[in-house]
Parts: sequence; structure tokens; C-alpha cells
Amino acid sequence: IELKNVMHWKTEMVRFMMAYKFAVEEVSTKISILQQEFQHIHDYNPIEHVKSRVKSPESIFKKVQKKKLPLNLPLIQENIRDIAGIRINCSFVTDIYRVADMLTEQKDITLIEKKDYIQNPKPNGYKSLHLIVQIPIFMSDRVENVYAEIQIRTIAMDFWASLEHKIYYKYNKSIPKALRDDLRDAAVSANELDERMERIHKEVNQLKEDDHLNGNEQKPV
Ligand code: 0O2
Repeated sequence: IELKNVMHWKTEMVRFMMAYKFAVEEVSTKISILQQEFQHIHDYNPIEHVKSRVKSPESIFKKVQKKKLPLNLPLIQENIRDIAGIRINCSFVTDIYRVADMLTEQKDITLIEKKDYIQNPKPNGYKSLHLIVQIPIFMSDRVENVYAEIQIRTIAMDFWASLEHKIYYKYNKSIPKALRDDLRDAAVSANELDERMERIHKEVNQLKEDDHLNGNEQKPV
């Protein structure tokens, strides 16, 4: 293999990974703007935490093998759409849809696919709203439309998913039935907690609104 070919391949690889880093940065900035502006206008923040990552080359390679793709960068770009990943944790289920709308209504974000595992949970109990979006990244000599996956879930859904993810890998992807049943029960409990918290949240806001009408000003929860 010629050195110049190796150097060219390395430059392309770094450029390939950079585009995803920029996509994560763009989406993260958008989320940060929403958080700050929403807080300012409504005196309330629907977003609790945001985590982001760019898939490692090793994980990309594993997915390439799983999907039986050839090692070709444009094909990988088109078929592996979660290399740039952003996870948003909200306090309440209604906030999930509110945040999803605020993001997808932005002109430069193209919604490619929406997977609503909240309306349609996975058989194991997994719940989350997944958005596959495309965002333009303006570089020195071109614009690249980069895919990113935005996962939006409540804190309770995230708690469940993190534990399930650990167990899934601990048992090398085949969880024993008793544990699977336990996890499904835990998912039901997480869902009940979400519903309960949202009910309390609404009640408190109603009380605040009544206070407001009576001229007794207090912050929303
Ligand atoms: P990681 O390590 O989190 O990145 P795809 O394989 O993405 O082309 P798929 O499987 O239809 O297609 O995508 P889906 O259903 O949108 O799931 C993608 C991601 O959602 C996963 O990424 C997980 O992060 C999360 N996820 C989906 N199902 C589950 C689940 O049952 N439990 C948990 N804990 N997380 C889930 P990766 O690449 O699998 O893993």
C-alpha cells in the first residue's frame, strides 16, 4: 500500500468523524438555546439533562458487520444513522413531545424518521422517542447533510434503559427469563411513576395559576 493512499484514507476518515462531531455540537447548541430561552419566557425548563456522543469507530465497525455493509464511507453514512447521538432527558412525558416539536419545527432540521417507543413500547418494556434527523454542516468547501439520532425520554425511562442496557451486555444479549420479567415489571412501575409525577405537576401548576389569578404570584414548578 502506498503511503500517499494511507494518508488520503486517514484524512477522509478524520473528516468523516468530524462531520458527526459537528452535528452533535450543532444539535447540542440548539438544545441549549431552547433550554435558556424557554426558561426565560416560561420560567420553566422542560429539559433535565442532555448527553451526547459520537459512536466510536469500533462500534461503527460492529454495526457495519451486523448490517452486512461493505466498508464504504458513503454507504456507512447513509445506512448507519446514529453515529451522532444526542439523548435528552425530560421530567414529564408531555415535555418529550414539546421538545421534539420545538426541534423538528426548525427550518434546518429535516425529520427523516420518528420511532415512538412511548406510544408503542418494545416488548421488553423499552420506552423512548427516537428522532432520526438530518442537519446541514457547513464546511470550508462543501455542505454535508449529516444524520443524527435524538433520543428523548423521561428520567424514569432513562433509569430503566440504562439498567437494562447493562444487564443486556452482562448476559451477552440473552437475559434470563426471570430477569426479563422483572425488568418488564420495573418498566410498568417506571411508567406509573411518570404518570403520577405528571399528575402532581399539573395539579401544582393549576394551584399556581389560581394563585396568579388571585394576584398571588409564584414560580411554576
Ligand atoms: P447504543 O450502544 O446505545 O448506541 P439501528 O440498529 O439503529 O439501525 P434499530 O435497532 O431499529 O436500528 O434502532 P432503534 O430501535 O431506534 O434503537 C437504536 C438505539 O435505541 C439503540 O442503539 C439504543 O441506544 C436504544 N435502544 C433501542 N432499544 C433498546 C432497548 O431495548 N433497551 C435499551 N436499553 N436501549 C434500546 P444501539 O446502537 O443498539 O446501542
